[in-house]
Amino acid sequence: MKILMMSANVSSEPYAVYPLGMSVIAGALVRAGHDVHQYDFLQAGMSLDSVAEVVREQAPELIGISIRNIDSVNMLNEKRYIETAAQIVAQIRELTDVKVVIGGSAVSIMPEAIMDVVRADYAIVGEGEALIVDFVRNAERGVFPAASILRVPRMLDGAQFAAPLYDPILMDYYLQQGRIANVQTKRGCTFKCVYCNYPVLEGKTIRARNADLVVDTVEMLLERHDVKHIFFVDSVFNDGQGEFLEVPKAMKRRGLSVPWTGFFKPEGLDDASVALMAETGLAHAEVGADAATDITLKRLAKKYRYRDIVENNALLHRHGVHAAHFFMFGGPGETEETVREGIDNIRRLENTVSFIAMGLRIFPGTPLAKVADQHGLYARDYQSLDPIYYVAPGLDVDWLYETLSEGFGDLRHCVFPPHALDRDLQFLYKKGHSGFLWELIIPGRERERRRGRPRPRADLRRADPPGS
Ligand code: B12
Repeated sequence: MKILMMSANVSSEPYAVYPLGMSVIAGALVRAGHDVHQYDFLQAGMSLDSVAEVVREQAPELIGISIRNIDSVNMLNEKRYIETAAQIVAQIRELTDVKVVIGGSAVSIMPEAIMDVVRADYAIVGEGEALIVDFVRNAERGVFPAASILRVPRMLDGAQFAAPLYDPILMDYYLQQGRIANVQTKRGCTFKCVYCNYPVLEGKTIRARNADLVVDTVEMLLERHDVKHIFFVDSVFNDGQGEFLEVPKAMKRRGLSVPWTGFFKPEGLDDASVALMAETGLAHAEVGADAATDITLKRLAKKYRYRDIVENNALLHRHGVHAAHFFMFGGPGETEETVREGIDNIRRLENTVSFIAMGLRIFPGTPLAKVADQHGLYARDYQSLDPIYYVAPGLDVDWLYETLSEGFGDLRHCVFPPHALDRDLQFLYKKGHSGFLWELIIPGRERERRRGRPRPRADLRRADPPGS
């Protein structure tokens, strides 16, 4: 069947990311013998005319649309993305009546609400590669499901994950912003952090791709595309089962070292594991520390405590791995006292950059949705496209904003609001800098740079606070 796959993502924050989900689906369909063209709305200049053009040119028999983001998940810089997907579908409807199937993380989180707005024929909820192949096989025989929202019946195992079919033209476009390519090594999350929807999205058990196949993908990206950095996009790279070491071990066996990063939790690492990862190129770690006091960490259902965050940071630094920490204020158990303690703690964290957000986006199916309901906080449906942010009862939102602004305003490496650097980063990418540029504001990096390897020089300023 002739299939047009489209990515509807228009976000460039903190930078534009290659549409990996679309390419995984495209890979599965091509391997099943279909003729697939990949189109990306952002790369095509976000023009509805270009949507019309590609639909006319390709004359597809089926259209799949990947919808990644619902919104920006940042109460201080709200951006909504579903309307764009709705416009794309409306444009398609003017030209053809072939079936339109949507999927992607946004769709998996809020299928009903998104279907109401986007008005596709079908939505696939969850990892879509196996289900879409079945869907197309039936569609070829003119058989279509009765229900419009289709849920993946069971999680795939690692061997069933489709390898992405990276499109060279799209890859060229995304590499212009940082020369970063994305690769998934495993799916699933065994943690129970109250606010997080990763277990809802990817299931609660770790399912890993064969490490050698992952490394094949990395090598292919390095050989065929001018990729300089790899982002392993797993929910939490250092899963609790030690599965994460398989990929660096396979890289080491093959003598491969390439700068890479991933999302880390600040526990479960030791000198041996960090040394192995650093040897294979772990150069940056994005650490989801999440809260900055023992009280608030416990209320987020974290197993680690603030001391572990400090020790983990020192461990990464010892091995030359640059770390960025991500914190959220306003979650369950947050009080004026924990806010002040958290600010002091973060200010004292050395050799790192901290990104600080406030308010926790309430996603359906998460424990936080239950907590908010128990407190009778928001008489609202969390399946709504209007984002709802949890701020602990008793904490004044304006006070929190002012206190965080004052608490971090004098420190360049403590970034509040969290998007304050985005414009500068995008500017530097446009100028040809690559990699994870938050490293430029790690205290002491300037000295290191003057002593050692040449690095891009940049004057990273703070962006204006919202409303100013
Ligand atoms: C890694 C990651 C990042 C990295 C990306 C690094 C990189 N270079 O790629 C960084 C840190 C940059 C990032 C940033 C952001 N992210 Co992010 N990120 C993720 C994460 C952990 C993995 C994404 C990924 O690549 N997965 C692997 C691919 C293969 O999976 P997939 O796209 O879901 O595709 C599968 C299915 O969805 C489905 N599918 C996909 N498309 C289609 C299409 C069809 C037709 C079908 C049938 C099926 C289908 O099948 C695929 C294969 O199984 C997810 C959470 C998660 N666990 O999914 C959040 C997530 C995608 N991010 C999210 C958000 C909001 C953001 C930001 C807006 C946040 C911000 N303010 O900075 C930005 C936007 C970035 C951008 N430009 O778009 C949200 C999106 C949903 C929402 N809540 O709106 C998620 C789900 C997290 C969450 N808390 O909800 N992110």
